[in-house]
Amino acid sequence: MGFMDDLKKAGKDLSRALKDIKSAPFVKEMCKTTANMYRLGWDERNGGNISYLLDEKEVAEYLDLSKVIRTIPLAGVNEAEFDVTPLLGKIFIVTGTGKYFKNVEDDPETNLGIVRIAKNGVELLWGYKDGGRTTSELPAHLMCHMARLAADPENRVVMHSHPTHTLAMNYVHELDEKKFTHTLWEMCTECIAVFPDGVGILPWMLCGTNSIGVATAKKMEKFRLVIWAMHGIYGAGKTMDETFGLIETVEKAAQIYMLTAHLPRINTIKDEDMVKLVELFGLDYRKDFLNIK
Ligand code: 2HA
Ligand code: ZN
Repeated sequence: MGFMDDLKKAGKDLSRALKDIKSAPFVKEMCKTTANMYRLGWDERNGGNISYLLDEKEVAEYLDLSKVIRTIPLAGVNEAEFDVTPLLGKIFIVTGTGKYFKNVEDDPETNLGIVRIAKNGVELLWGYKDGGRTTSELPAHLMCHMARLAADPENRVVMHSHPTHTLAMNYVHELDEKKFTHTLWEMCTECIAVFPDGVGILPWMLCGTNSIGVATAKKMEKFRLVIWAMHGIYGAGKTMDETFGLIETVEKAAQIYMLTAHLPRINTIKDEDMVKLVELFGLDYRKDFLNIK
């Protein structure tokens, strides 16, 4: 190769210089969100997990996508039942198994991983520095991503958490989707506008398994929020803010319920009033979750 070729090659390499991954907006969002959730008391110890579908072009500004650190098998799934084909090649940033939300902000490279979905597991492109792996709930997350992407091609975030009042409400309120959603809608005026599609509910099931993933994804065909009875909640949305906001709004409503459930109810938001609100915003909502003929 001549001198000019060398120069051209050097220029090309230089133009491909990678940016610092810790400054990437998606890493910062994961740090901020996990820290928020921890401080709200929703994600004690290793509770909770987040997966966030990334734009390949954006990730390529920070990582060499041809460099795979190692391949991580998908734990707890029956491959015959779990077809990951629609997500092959997609890149996600995911919280690590056994990792604490409390610690993500101080050490994202140990507590988070960026992975690409492959046939035999996930390819680690960055993170899990201590040899760690993706959250044990990754199969449930991936199944939810597939279900939500089918409903809304712009869906990118799946979030699982153990919000305190939502959980408390599970013990004292009937776990019926219509009744539970209706009670939440009654607790703050804007609830019906934030989650007009309502809240899906699964009975207590063993977490980390294929079957809870399949059941959650099935609910996610219709709902962006799914309660795992006496465990926590799943939320899905286009952005981190939207998804966090959904869970935050349910949790606020559940808090008001828990503050008032043992007291005589004197006032309430009427179903007719809820209809006025959704009509004002022009929203589609679960009419069958209201008691209006
Ligand atoms: O990752 O919350 O459901 C810890 C959990 C499991
Ligand atoms: Zn959990």
